[in-house]
Amino acid sequence: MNSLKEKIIFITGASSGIGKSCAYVFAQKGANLVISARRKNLIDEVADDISKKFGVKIYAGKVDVTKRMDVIGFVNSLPGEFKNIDILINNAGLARGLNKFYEDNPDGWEEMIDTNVKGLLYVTHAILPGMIERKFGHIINIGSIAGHEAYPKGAVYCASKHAVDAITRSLRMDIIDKNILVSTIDAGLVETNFSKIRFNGDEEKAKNVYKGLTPLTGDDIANAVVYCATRPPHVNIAEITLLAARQASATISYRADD
Ligand code: 8X3
Repeated sequence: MNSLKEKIIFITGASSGIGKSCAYVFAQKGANLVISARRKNLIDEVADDISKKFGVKIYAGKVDVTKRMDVIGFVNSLPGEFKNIDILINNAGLARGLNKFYEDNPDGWEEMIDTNVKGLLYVTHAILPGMIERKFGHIINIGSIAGHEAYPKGAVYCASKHAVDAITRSLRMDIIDKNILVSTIDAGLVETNFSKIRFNGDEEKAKNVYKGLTPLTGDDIANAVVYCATRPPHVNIAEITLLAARQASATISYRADD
């Protein structure tokens, strides 16, 4: 099995949700971390807490993945002991709105495409040359069930996650001779602040998404990411799809009051 001890893991969007869970679970396994998010105070808090609890090496930075020059600047300025990234977890992503396409706000489209697609591309493109040089690496993308299915009112979010799926598969072909693995972890209903962000802070609407069933947690996803990252060297997990136990698809769930 590949051990995580002394490995350097770079996690984007690590100040909350699945990214934060990944940071804790990987640190618990002895990995050293580079974590980034847009909010400096939050990412610093996560870093301090992890460093106290697990004593691993951790470097935190403010990075907006939608800004290509920010991403490049951050990666180029990593201190020497954090430069050789072994595993990249492309987690930063969001949904904005759940509306019929013709009633939807294009500002949200820009945000989703810039973060979920272009952000993932910028970060991957900045990290890959080092992995290629060292002939070692693993890129793990946090996709979604929305990368496999399109659902009503989700045209642009679903398109962005279909793009993540296509990028994952195409990239795997491009680097097949480089000893670098590419995987995607695609989840359904995970209760984080995802829905609160999607509904612009509307707590009631956000809660309703998970009503009548037990959703997945950030830790459930982080554990799948760890599984993926710790297989024997001859194994590549191309894709893991996780659904809540009462979820059959993006649109079909069995709820307590059904
Ligand atoms: C999140 C899952 O079903 O809301 O990516 O699109 S879903």
